[in-house]
Amino acid sequence: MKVLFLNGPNLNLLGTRQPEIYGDTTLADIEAAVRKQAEEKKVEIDFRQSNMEGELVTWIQEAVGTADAIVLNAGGYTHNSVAIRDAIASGNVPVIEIHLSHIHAREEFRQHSIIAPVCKGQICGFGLGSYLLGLEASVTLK
Ligand code: CA2
Repeated sequence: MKVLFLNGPNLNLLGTRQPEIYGDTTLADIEAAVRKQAEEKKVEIDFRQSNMEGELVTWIQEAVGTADAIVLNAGGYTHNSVAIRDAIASGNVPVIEIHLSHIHAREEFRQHSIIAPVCKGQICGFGLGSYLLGLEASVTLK
């Protein structure tokens, strides 16, 4: 089984700014924890980050036939990207939406996810745990 982890804009800054919201864990720390758990589950993972909407769209398109599931933290694009939503909807790869923070307990504009209706489900509010739960959910989908 292969799971593609995709991270959207600004997630490369994790651990360096706004620790009161996002904690002091870096994206590299998250990747290491996900890799460790994936190894135990014998799941192959690919872990990527991009600040560019089009690159995320391309990766979602390319996942068709190459990945069994996508765990997606679309960052700020969660709330406004019709292009990412269309890419998810046009493929047949199940997408699990994840967020570090509890988006429903934050500013009003973050409480709406434009991608949620085309995803299998949403996990939010558990920090690094959201990524591990995303992996768990992917395995459960199989
Ligand atoms: O909680 C999440 O995982 C988010 O997807 C994070 C996005 C935010 O726009 C979403 O509403 C919720 C922001 C990621 C930016 O991360 C930063 C980390 C450190 C410093 C600045 C930004």
